[in-house]
Amino acid sequence: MTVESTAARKPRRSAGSKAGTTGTERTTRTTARKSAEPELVQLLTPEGKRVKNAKNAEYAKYVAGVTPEELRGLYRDMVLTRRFDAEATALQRQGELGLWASLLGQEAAQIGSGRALRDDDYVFPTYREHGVAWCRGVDPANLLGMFRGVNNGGWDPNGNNFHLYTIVIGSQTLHATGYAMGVAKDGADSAVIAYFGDGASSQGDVAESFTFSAVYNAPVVFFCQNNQWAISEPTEKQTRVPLYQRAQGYGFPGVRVDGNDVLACLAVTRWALDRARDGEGPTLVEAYTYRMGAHTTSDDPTKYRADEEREAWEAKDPILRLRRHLEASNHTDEGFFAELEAESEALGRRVREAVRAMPDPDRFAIFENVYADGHALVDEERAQFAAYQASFATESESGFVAGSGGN
Ligand SMILES: Cc1ncc(C[n+]2csc(CCOP(=O)(O)OP(=O)(O)O)c2C)c(N)n1
Ligand SMILES: [Mg+2]
Repeated sequence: MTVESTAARKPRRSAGSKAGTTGTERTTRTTARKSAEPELVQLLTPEGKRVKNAKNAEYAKYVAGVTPEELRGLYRDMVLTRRFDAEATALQRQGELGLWASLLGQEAAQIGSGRALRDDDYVFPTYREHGVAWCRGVDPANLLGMFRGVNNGGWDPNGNNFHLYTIVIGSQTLHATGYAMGVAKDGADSAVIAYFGDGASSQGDVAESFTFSAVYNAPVVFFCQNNQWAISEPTEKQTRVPLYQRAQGYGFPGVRVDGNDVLACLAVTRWALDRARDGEGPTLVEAYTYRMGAHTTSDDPTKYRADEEREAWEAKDPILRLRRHLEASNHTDEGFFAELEAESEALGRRVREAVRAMPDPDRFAIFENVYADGHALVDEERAQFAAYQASFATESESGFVAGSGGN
């Protein structure tokens, strides 16, 4: 394009802006939109009060029978998950893990949805679903092994019906859809749930899985944790409409739930799973939440978002709101919290010791299981790596000790 033709073009208006708006006005409008309270299903306010209204009634009935013991269980799950997550962040900072993707702030979305599942349901997670992994009974130490780089996944997916973590954004929604189509063909009444993020919603894979699951009426729940950010991209750069509304265009229901309200997440996910089991096909659940920490330990969010935003979300903390509810309902005493504190510390210690004791894998193991029958390119890469390793052996003769392969 020439300079002349660029100059001749009429200036483009950005989406949603009016002719004549200045850049400053646009920024203000965007901020206003972000801070407006969205319409969502909420059963517990940030102050821990039960919300009872006609709008929520359809979902509230799914937790009508929840007992004090179950509420304490949800609280325990969230506290232990947060403790384990903090330990993992610390271990990365100590050089014991290569990377960690914290779930801080998303405990309610994950524990609420995770506890809605039956054992025979199947989960397809991203890389941040440590709370769901906890609900499925995956040993937290195994999760850390993957982030330490000493295993190629860490667990047998069929052992807990919890698929391996998936880093390729959005691809697991297709895996989940295919799996759900298989479940339907088998005539089973189990359901499938696919976790993904607000950023992933822009991926073609997610659009394709919506199309396929709808036309094949697959028993799958799409559980989108809208944590407001895809690394440094805010959600408003991913979509013009609230994400849950996208489902309508594919012909299935979408609902936005308060992702910091564990009770609402439990209720809405139970509802969506029931639809899947009853042959009503897919549902999109958008859990409206917030990533309190960095994207991963390699990220510095102070570079792209304001402290005030995080502070506003701190007031909606998922653990604090359930604690307030438990205390106000006299469902707990000091002993409960003290015991949980001790259990949290024991969990932190256990995973710390387990990680430090993990043996380094055989250096050549990474070349195994790439192809069932081997491949010339893999053979070539293995030979190159062997030569590289041998170069260290020579140096060790002059006093240099080859790296152990650990972090
Ligand atoms: C196909 C693909 N593209 C890009 C990336 C790099 N990437 C890793 S995480 C991420 C952002 C994902 O954001 P979101 O879906 O909102 O999930 P969140 O990390 O917030 O949980 C991107 C772009 C990737 N892993 N895979
Ligand atoms: Mg996100």
